[in-house]
Amino acid sequence: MTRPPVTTAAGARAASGPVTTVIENVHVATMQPGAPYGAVRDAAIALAGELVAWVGPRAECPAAPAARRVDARGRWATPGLVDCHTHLVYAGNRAAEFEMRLAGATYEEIARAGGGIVSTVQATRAATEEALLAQALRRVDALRREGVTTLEVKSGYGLEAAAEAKMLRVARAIGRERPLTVRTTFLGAHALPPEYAGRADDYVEAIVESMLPQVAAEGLADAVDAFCERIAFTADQTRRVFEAAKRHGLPVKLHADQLSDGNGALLAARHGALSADHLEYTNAAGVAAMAQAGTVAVLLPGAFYFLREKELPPVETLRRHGVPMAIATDCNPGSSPIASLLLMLSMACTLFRLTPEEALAGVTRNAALALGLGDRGTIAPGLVADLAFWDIGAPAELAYQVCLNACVGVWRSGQPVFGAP
Ligand code: DI6
Ligand code: FE
Repeated sequence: MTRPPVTTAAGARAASGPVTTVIENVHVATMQPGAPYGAVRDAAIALAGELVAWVGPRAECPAAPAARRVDARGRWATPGLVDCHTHLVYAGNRAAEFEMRLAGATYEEIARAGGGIVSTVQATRAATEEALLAQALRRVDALRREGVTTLEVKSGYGLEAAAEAKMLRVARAIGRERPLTVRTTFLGAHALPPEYAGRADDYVEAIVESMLPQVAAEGLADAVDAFCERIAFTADQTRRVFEAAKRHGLPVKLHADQLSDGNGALLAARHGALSADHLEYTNAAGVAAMAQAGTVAVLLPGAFYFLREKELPPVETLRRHGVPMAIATDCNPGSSPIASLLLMLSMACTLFRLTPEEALAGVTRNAALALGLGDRGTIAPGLVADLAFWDIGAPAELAYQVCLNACVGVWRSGQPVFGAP
């Protein structure tokens, strides 16, 4: 039995008011650094309203005679899971492109021939907000059933002001329709829209001078992202987008070095990015710069798997430099049509050689960091009481078993959302 460390998490708030609920007969993977999984067996979690007030061995739980008591019947609790990189608002699908790739065409060839992202752009521009929301909610609900309580959603299939704003409004609507926290990211620099063919700099100008300012003025985005890649935007174009984001007070993140080494991680770190994502081709200098800047590495094994990539992200170098590693679905129609974060745990271990503990930290503590959310990601006093309950015997089972969703209940902000512990 291990006690959680007594450190206070960075985003902790002082719990105001008395303990309202005590969850007992529970094993807790707090995911606080220190002991493996920050685990406490035979634990109790005391909640004060929407916050965790106390977590530790049940025998030491402070008396709270007025509190509601919940028997978790020996289940495990983890922080609510965080999917920190998705493109799950889109219309249509790319199953035909999947068939082309299986017959030999590459993702880059399809993109250069006008397929790929641009084909999803056409479908997404044509879709109504209602239709986009209905399709997105199916993906969201699949993630929620696996314990996801915080979700990032990117734009990037509109590539013009109105359609980008439409996507971001739909992303915001998800957070009203369902009990989970949604963080939105403006990804206008995802691909070159057909009407700007051969004029990438002009499109970047439009992003910087009109699209991004509009999105910022309407409060539609919490962060700004770009796809820095030879089939997308150059380092210099990415820098212009980042500088504009900064002018509007928005943090940045980057699709970096996914298909080739474009020094993307270095660029992201130099701009103090929250995260650099993908990173298959990232070099050692990029990793060192990320460590210095505190930029989180978001690894996306679903895209690696689905595109049948061969180049592995530099996991050992990231480890050596102490760069926090997050894991996400990258849920999107072209490179990761996958709405399972638990499957990503398995793939992070089998394909990228993370440990099950690193993988779980990747969808909790480090995923929250990648979104700049200091108020969640571990179970600790003063943090939001987003909890997932699991019918497992040990936390490693979450990464070990596939298509056997062990999530039996979810609480959000101190309230049950579905199931029971
Ligand atoms: N990298 C990806 O893997 C996704 N976007 C990106 O920048 C793919 C998006 C798509 O193919 O629709
Ligand atoms: Fe992505």
